[in-house]
Amino acid sequence: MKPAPSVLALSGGVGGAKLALGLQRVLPPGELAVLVNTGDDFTHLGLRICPDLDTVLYTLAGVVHPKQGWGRDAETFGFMDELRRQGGPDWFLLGDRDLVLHVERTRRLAAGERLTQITAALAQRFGVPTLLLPMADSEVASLLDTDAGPLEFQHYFVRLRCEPRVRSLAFAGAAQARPPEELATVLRSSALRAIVITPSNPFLSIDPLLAVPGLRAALRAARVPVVAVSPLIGGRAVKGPTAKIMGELGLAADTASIARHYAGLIDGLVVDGSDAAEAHALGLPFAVTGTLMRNDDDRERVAHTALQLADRLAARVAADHGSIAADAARA
Ligand code: FO1
Repeated sequence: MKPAPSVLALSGGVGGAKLALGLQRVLPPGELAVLVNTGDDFTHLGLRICPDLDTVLYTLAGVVHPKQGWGRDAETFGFMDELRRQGGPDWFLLGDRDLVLHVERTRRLAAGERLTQITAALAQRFGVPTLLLPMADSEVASLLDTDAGPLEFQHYFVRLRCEPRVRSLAFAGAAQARPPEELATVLRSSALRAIVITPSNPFLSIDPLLAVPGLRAALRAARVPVVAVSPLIGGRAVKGPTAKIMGELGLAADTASIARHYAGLIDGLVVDGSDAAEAHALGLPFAVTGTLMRNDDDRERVAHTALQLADRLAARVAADHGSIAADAARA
């Protein structure tokens, strides 16, 4: 029998996938589940493309492009070259091997399969021992209101290289979305020990997940510690527009803003050594380690730190839930 996951990670693309790999490496096979953002998904050239799911899948399978952090290693671009020759839209790079996933996913969706089932089948083909779950089976689209007008996520992120100023974000379809039933099974399991929010962009990658009705409450109801790894290192994002967007939304790009953003959801925060002094003032349990993940040793170290912080908080979280339940019973 497959073991039940003991850890649930919440992830977007590149940064989140690195910690997911660290967690997969330090946990026994089958003990990790990753709930992945699908707000970045879009239909392009008639194909359903799920960049964050694919980034996590390729990373956990050990076939991700090592420099980019997304797409396949040892990739060829015959399709792209020909598309360009034919005058097709070439701003979104689709490698030949990567293309197969989009074609296959689109075919199976059209045949009526759920995205959760398709993702599990692909993960199995790649030999990935981790349970990969999309945040919902129905479509959700992250939309950005910017000074260049309203933009779908990939148009903002790839076509316009995150250059427009962001005024606000919305997640179309989120109100109608439901987390997959497979997630409820993970959250209800007595094997669950921790929920880890990876250092993905809180606004672009984690907020779409939390916008799915019932998800935030379901995470808390699991009665296990929820710990986040800060995406900032000394006020800067490792990759991507986290700090830029925080500035545009009127927030200071610092650890306090991250803690405030996740207030009510997290029990503890992992911060980089350069942010340790600031973390003391948060009034939130925290752990310190180097959070830049350049290699597998780094990924494992950050994974261990997050799990140790969660274990340290387990008794307190269980007691808090007990007293909330007692208060509710008395009321
Ligand atoms: N990112 C880019 O910067 N340029 C691309 O052309 C591009 C293509 C692409 C194709 C498939 C895929 O799974 C990911 C791809 N990405 C590309 C990455 C993607 O836009 C981002 O990683 C995420 O959506 C942000 O988390």
